[in-house]
Amino acid sequence: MSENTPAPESKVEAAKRAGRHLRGSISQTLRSDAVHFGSDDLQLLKFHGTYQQDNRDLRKQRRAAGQDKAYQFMLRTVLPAGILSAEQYLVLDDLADRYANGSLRITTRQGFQFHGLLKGDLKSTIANLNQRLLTTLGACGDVQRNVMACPAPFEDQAHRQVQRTAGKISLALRPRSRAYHEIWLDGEKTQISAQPEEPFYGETYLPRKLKTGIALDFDNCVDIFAYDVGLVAITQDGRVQGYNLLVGGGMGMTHNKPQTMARLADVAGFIQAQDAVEAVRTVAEIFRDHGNRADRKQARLKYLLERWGMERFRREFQVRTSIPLEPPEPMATLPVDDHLGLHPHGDGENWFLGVHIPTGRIVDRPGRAAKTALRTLVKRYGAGVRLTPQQNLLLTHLSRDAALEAEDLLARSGLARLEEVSGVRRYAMACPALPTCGLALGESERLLPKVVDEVEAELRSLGLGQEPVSLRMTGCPNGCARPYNADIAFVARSPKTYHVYVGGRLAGDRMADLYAADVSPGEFLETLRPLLILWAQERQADEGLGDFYQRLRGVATHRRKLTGKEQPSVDESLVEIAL
Ligand code: SRM
Ligand code: SF4
Repeated sequence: MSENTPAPESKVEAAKRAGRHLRGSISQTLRSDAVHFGSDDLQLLKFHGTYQQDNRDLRKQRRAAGQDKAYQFMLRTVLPAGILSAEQYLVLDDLADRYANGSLRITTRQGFQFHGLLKGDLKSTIANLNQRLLTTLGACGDVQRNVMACPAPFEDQAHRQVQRTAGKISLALRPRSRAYHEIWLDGEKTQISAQPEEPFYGETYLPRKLKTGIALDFDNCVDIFAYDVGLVAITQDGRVQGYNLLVGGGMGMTHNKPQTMARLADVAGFIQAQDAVEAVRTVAEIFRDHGNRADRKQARLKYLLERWGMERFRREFQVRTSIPLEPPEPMATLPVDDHLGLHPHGDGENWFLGVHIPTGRIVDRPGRAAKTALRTLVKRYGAGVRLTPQQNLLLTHLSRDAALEAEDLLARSGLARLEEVSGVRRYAMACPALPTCGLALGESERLLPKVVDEVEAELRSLGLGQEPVSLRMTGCPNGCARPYNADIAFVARSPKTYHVYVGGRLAGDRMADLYAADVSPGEFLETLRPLLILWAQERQADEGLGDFYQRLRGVATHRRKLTGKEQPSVDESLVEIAL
């Protein structure tokens, strides 16, 4: 192929093009006896919010018995800013028991996921959700994904505005195809219209997913640097003055493919508050028209940014819109509030309770009926429910007494009171990985509790039990629990080995370094122990783990520069400092 010949489009592009705006043969397969879908439909199904999976724990056994895989489905909701009503929560809770595996999974992007649905139950589940005005359309696929924003129900202009803006962006970039209604919501067939079905997305939608979040300059609970598009609300006296627009973040990478990478978003400029939706739409448009459609591993917006550089991106932005992109407002390190514990809304009446949900999994376990307790409370008090970007849940619109009672019942059901949750447990996150995720190389959600127990015990013995430490784990390098900007992260390389990263921080504005390669879970603590001990001994004031590590590294590098030696490995740095 000559240099000027465009590379052929990827198979997924072809599937989208042939899919007639997300229809494919989904309806036919739904009506048939088949227990799973064919390959092109699998791509289209994602846009409807569902993934075909199989129970990977059963693969070997079924293969040995000559059986097909145990096919099942994951279904994800769109919940801008993670906000839902009591009625909506109760329907999700009910559907989890009725059709899924009895659990509800809070995602790292403030959505809910069901796991273990059977093909024959997909339609009823989606229809039930839609009856409560919940949608799954656009939860996955090459479109704008769930738009994140601080979910805290504080009664001030800034919080209300970022939450409203998340809703508006979500609506503006929602797929318009009538296929969703035709396939899942019988009786809602819309008349043939002369309007194009997807005036914005066209036949092939975006080259890849697009993720947007909105932070506040006083609270980056959404982890804003990790996304394709970020808006940081610049506030004064609790009011939004406008937004710094960030572009080009993303966590996904592939082991041994150096041309793939995790990347933090860069600040493009400042926009006026009323231009937020138009700005995100413009970025989406640039991505739609210039993203790589030949190689999906190079398709995310961050790779376009790498190719173009920010100056060209800004020029293109200004060609497409009259919104002024002004120089960015200065931003100090953004604080992070996870909103756990008891807080007043600020309206003189209501309170909310932030509840720590380990790995975001709401489920009843023997002697710890957390799911039942949450349902009981939502029913009893009509509490609103909000999901945080750390996979936790806020029960809102409670009286103070009700909130205290709720805390009590939840503690008895295995959801610990905040004061009993250590600093490392509080901020720990894991992706689902095995047995549901088809891309998992190793365990994550099922391994995290043991690892947290170990690290927590070590930190307690060092007198650091309450220090906030972001510890994240993923079952592959795709980065679904945002590992690469955490204080500590474990990323699976194989069923038995993980890369260990250190040196990010809760603020999410710094990448972690690869600290140790191919470590088995049994050696995680041993690998980290020297650093943790040194942190306890040498930290300055309330210096966080990631900050301490970076200072250590900086000092060692500086010393090496003075002596003319190569940059040391992390282990050597530790030894040098310790000496
Ligand atoms: Fe993710 C793919 C789960 C947030 C990067 N992600 C998947 C799939 C659908 C696996 C698949 O493609 O077959 C996982 C389903 C597992 C399961 O059994 O449920 C999956 N991702 C999740 C969730 C549920 C993890 C969680 O612990 O909550 C999160 C759902 C969020 C939501 O409500 O929309 C989730 N995924 C993320 C994030 C974090 C974020 O966005 O805040 C990332 C990193 C940020 C980013 O996108 O760069 C992320 N997921 C990926 C990637 C890598 C994309 C890339 O650019 O290379 C994949 C693989 C892919 O798309 O090809 C992926
Ligand atoms: Fe699956 Fe990998 Fe995402 Fe974990 S990080 S859910 S293993 S794709």
